[in-house]
Amino acid sequence: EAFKTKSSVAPLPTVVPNEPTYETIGSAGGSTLWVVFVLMLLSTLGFTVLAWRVPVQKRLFHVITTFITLFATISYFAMATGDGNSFAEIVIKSSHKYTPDTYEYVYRQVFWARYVDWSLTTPLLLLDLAFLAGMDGASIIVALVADLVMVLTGLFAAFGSTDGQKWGYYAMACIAYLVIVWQLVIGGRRAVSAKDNKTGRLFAAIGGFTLVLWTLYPIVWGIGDGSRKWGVDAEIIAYAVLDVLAKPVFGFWLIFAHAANRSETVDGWWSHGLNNEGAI
Ligand code: RET
Repeated sequence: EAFKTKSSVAPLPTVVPNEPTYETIGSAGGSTLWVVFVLMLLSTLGFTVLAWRVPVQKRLFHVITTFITLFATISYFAMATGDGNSFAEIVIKSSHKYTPDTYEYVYRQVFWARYVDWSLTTPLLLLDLAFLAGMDGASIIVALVADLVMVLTGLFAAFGSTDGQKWGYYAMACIAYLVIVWQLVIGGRRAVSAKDNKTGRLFAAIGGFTLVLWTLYPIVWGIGDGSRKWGVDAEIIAYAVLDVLAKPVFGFWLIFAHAANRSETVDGWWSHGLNNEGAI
């Protein structure tokens, strides 16, 4: 009798794995991606029409800016149709004194299409600003390479599985971002000071707008993919607002303001020492 009350089976060790958690896109995120796809497509058409209305020699900003929104259109199409994403596996380890360590697994949907987009469009955005200021070749190359380092280490950060990996890559991306800021603020301003006042004022305004917007991306990343305080949809919406400001709004502003300046001054970008035929 006494035998029966006792369990004849040894207790199982309590290392039953936790259920993994999934963080994925919802309907608000899905609709947002479609809305931005349409806005980017319309902007691309708009920039193309604007480009046709000016002679080829004056189309530099139009061409660069059209490509920027074209890449964004493709990237948003990919994301809206469920392509261009994958799940980052995040392993959260808890150490215990007397029982084995436990691991929690989180799978978060990361849209890598963004990083493909950024690796092509952010260098083009920097070229817009560099040509407006008339920056020298070496400064332009440093800014563009730093930009690629920023985007690619940002991609690695997004797929990091431990905090060390994620924030390690994030730190590298932030240093690369500071290099870009340095080139624009110090190099860009130095270069534009050789040009007319109107171009100087436009560069200060549109460059300042760019710096504020670009600085918000690592903040959104930190609240979203980084610390996962925001879900996937909140992150999609925040990036959507920033992307519309950083690409179409930036582009229309640059093209219209530059055209207005050009009609009043004889000095285009890179025209020091060139005749006005060489000015763009
Ligand atoms: C990441 C995360 C790692 C740290 C830093 C970042 C910066 C990203 C930036 C993106 C800009 C994107 C733009 C898109 C245009 O539509 C990669 C988010 C510093 C500055 C302007």
